[in-house]
Amino acid sequence: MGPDDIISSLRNGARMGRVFAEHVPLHCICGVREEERREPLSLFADIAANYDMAQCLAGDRIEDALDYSALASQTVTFAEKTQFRLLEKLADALCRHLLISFPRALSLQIRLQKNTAKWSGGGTSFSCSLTGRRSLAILGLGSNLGDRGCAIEEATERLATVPHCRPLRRSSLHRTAPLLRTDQPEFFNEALLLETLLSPMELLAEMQSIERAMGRLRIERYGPRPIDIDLLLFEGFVSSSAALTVPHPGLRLRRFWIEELADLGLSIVPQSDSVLGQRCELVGAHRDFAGRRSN
Ligand code: A4P
Ligand code: MG
Repeated sequence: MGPDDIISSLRNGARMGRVFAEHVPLHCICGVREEERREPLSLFADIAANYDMAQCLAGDRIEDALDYSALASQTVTFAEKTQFRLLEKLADALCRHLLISFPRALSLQIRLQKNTAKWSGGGTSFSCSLTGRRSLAILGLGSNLGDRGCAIEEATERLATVPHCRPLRRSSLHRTAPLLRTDQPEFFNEALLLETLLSPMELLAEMQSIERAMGRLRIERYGPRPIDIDLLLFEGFVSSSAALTVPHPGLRLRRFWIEELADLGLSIVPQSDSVLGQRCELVGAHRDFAGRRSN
């Protein structure tokens, strides 16, 4: 089972389908030429939205579906308030806006077409296409300095306020013996499942900024810390760079992560015997976020 199979197993039972809103007429300022910036331009948008149709197929109600006419009208009202130079920027802003407004949409593909006949004289049109998606990510939180339980709570609360991040589910809290550097206090560890519109690098930057805000000093690698936030898995993403290695190299090696992922409904196979023999004590019950995933 590959890393993406692990995380996509959370979407088990989904009946993925796609709805389209095509040839949606837009009027907005968009362009770099002087004449394009004087008055609104005529554009057309084609939007394809992927979503899980299981719920609407079980019944036959618009409330359970992704409403394509609402998709079109939101696109029109959002676009007319914008003033971008690049078509790409307009497509990106639209994509983020629609993913926020339509929580059912797992990914969106937007194509914008600009009609320049007015000043080019010919029938040339220009277009740009862009895809945006909502991804699942699993974060590993750890603390072994100060009030460890409070630190895990605070980090979770701060993550919930990061724009374009929505925590969905928390694992139990585990007390774990220190690994890698054993001459340090016992850890509290917890895993968090979240949904995000951010890229993996953008998410890592947010995680590190929370660590800094909570007093994390990087004095020695693997040393004691008030808070540590690791990116364990990110949907559709694999990387082995030093700046970001995903899946986290310790994922299949640390027993507490395997257990925390099991709390989140994910099963992974340990890679070696090194997970055995670690002390791993459960100090909390499985906790879900209230108000999660309304779609
Ligand atoms: N980096 C690369 N990949 C990632 C990733 N997937 N998530 C880079 C987060 N960061 C990643 O991280 C060092 C560098 O790794 C960063 O610049 C980042 O760009 P760091 O947080 O500054 O240092 P660290 O935490 O000391 O190192 P690392 O490699 O994250 O170690 P771990 O895995 O966090 O180990 N024992 C118990 N029981 N529980 C623990 O949670 N944690 C550690 C630290 C040691 N022993 C432990 C625990
Ligand atoms: Mg770390």
